[in-house]
Amino acid sequence: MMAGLLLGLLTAAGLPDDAVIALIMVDRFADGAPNRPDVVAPSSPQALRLFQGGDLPGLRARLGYLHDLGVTHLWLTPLHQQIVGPPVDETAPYHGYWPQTLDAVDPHFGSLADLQGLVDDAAALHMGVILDVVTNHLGYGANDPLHLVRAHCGDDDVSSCLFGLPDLQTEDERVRAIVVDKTLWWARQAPLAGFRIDAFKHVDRATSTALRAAVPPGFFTLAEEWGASPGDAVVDEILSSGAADAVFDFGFAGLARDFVQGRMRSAAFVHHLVKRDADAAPRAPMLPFLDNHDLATWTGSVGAQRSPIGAALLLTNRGIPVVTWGTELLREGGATDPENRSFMPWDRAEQQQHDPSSSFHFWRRLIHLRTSSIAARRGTLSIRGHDVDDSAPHFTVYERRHEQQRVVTALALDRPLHHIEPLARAAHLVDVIAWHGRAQREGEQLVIDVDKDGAVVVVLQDPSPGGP
Ligand SMILES: [Ca+2]
Repeated sequence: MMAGLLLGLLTAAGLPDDAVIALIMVDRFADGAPNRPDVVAPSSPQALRLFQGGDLPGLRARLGYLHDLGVTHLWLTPLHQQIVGPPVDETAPYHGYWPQTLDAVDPHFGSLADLQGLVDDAAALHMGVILDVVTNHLGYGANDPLHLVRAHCGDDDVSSCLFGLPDLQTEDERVRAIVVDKTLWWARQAPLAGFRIDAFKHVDRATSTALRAAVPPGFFTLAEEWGASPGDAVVDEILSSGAADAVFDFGFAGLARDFVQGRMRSAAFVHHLVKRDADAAPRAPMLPFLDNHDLATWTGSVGAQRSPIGAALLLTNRGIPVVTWGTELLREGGATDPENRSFMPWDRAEQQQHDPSSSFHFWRRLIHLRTSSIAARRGTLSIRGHDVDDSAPHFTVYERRHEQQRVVTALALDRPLHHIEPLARAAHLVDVIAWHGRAQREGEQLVIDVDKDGAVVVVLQDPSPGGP
């Protein structure tokens, strides 16, 4: 009861424990209304920095794919009406982060009715829509009839002009009230699940707190506090002050990348994994991810063979996992934007959906495990094995246990792994989810074999105490 009350207080707005969020960059996901004049085909040489035609009708038509994948929430990049005119440095505001008007839908993405229809259709599939909102700045050269922008850029996080963008002077109470009201406009138009607050570090805290205090019941706000990790003082401060309901976990992204790229010894990895688990629980609602639209793509960084290892890590650790569009289809992207914002590779979707050994199916099965298993998402963590020498990382095996259920995750890099777990006589092997590997029962042992650059997740059910 105490734990429930505590969680209830800290996530008063109702961020669900079993959520799995998909980051969707609207312009780069699905084109449902082709032939707009300033849209270029994703295949054209100039396309990386221009609108490629993804929109709300396209996303709406692909909701079935996302529902089948198993995600529970969609985080959409901002839909604010963007600045118009010649692209800045030959870049158009396809990403949505250069607002002209805070409370209007940019026609590139569709209409307000399209957004309302999308939210309705998603709700019918039990999916929530989280909208990215810009409360820190306007786009380059934006008209500012209400004088919301500061006249002089400062030199601290809040008052500086991020990337030279006109900075909203939200520490001024008049400006704050207008920005909060225009942001809430989105929540008034459609029953959204929450907001993702862009550039959180650069917005004065009182504005984020005022926004969160004014959102509808059940609505949550997610803080993009760049670089934050569980255990950081700033995370505690954000959560305890009521400035947001959860914080993106940049530390997890770095940890996963260092291990899977082979740059961190297994012993160090295990140490950090255990520490993170303690720091993330039970107090700090964190949002772990492998990559996002501001970082190098996961698959581009670790390679297609190792990419699904990230799914095993992301979906069997604490926090609300966030998967970037197309990672499940091994979208390569690139090291920086705009290369990392490549279009969803739909040409691979059908083939992978029909191939039980595909990356798509590995992700899909793990996401469904995640949403159905308390053990997978927040069972007690114990390390079952890892390299002990100082050579390149080779393997890590860990288990999460909740009541009678055990979820064992075995990861192998560079060389194959042969791992044996003792099993109770009456234990039941519930499921084996494998990317290049296998597991089977042999008497009172569970034998896990992981191929080089593979991952195997095994679900076990121990007998009930006093049971047969
Ligand atoms: Ca600012």
